[in-house]
Amino acid sequence: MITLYQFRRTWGIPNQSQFCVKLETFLRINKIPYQIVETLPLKAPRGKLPFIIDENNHKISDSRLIVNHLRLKYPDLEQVKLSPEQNSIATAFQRLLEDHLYWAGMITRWDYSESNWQVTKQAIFGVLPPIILDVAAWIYRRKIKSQLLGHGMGRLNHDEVFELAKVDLESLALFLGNKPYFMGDEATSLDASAYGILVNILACPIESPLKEYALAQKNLYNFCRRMQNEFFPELPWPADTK
Ligand SMILES: N[C@@H](CCC(=O)N[C@@H](CS)C(=O)NCC(=O)O)C(=O)O
Repeated sequence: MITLYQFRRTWGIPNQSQFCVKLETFLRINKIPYQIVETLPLKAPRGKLPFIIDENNHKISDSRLIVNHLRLKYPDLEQVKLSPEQNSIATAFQRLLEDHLYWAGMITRWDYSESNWQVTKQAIFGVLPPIILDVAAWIYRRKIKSQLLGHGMGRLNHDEVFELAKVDLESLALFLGNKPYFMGDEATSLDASAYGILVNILACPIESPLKEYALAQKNLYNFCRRMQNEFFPELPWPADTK
C-alpha cells in the first residue's frame, strides 16, 4: 500500500498544505488505497511535502511527479479521458493554481498580518515543544519569505498581490461556471489541485481580502464544499459547523 507523508490535519480541512490536499484528493478520486504518516518537510526528500513511498519502496516527491508516476502505474486512472485540447487547458489552469495563486495564499499566511502568522505558526509547528517551536518557526518564516522573493510575488505590495490573485479567482470562477467539476461531469486531477488551493484560501482561518474575494465567488465556494463532502465525508464542511 502507498504511504503518504504529509502534515497533520488542521482547520477542519484535509490539510493546511495545498499540495497535500491535492494529492490526497487525487488518491481518493481514483480510489487508490493509502496510509498516512504525519510529518514535517524537514524529513522530506526535496524538503517539501507531500511525498510517498510506493508498494515497491520507491520514495517519490512532488505532487506532479507522483501523479505522473501513478498514471503510468495504473493506466485506467481518472474516469475522464480528456482530449488533447482539454488536457492543455487543464494543465494551464493547474499551473495558474499551483504556481501563481498558491503564492498569493502564501503571502496571506507568512507575510500579510501578525494574526495570520500566529495562526499559521500554530498550525504547522504546534506539534513541537514550545522552545523549539519559536526557533523553528522563525527560521522557517525567513526561508519562506526568501522563497516569496525568489518567486517574485514577495516583491509586490499586498494590494498588488491581491489585484493579481483576483484575476486568477475570476478566471477560475468563469471557467467552472455551472459545471460540477472543472473539466465537466467527473472529477480529474485539476479538481484535486483546485480544491487543494481554493479550500486553503476560503475555508481556513487566514483572513485577508483574498479570502473575502474567493468567498464572494459562490460557485468556487460551492465547488470546495462539494469536493469536501464527496471525497472527505468524515470532515464536516467548516462553515457548517459554526
Ligand atoms: N511542487 C511541489 C510543491 C510542494 C510544496 O510547496 N510543499 C510545501 C507545503 S504546501 C512545503 O513542503 N514547503 C516547505 C518548504 O518549502 O520548506 C508539489 O507539487 O508537491
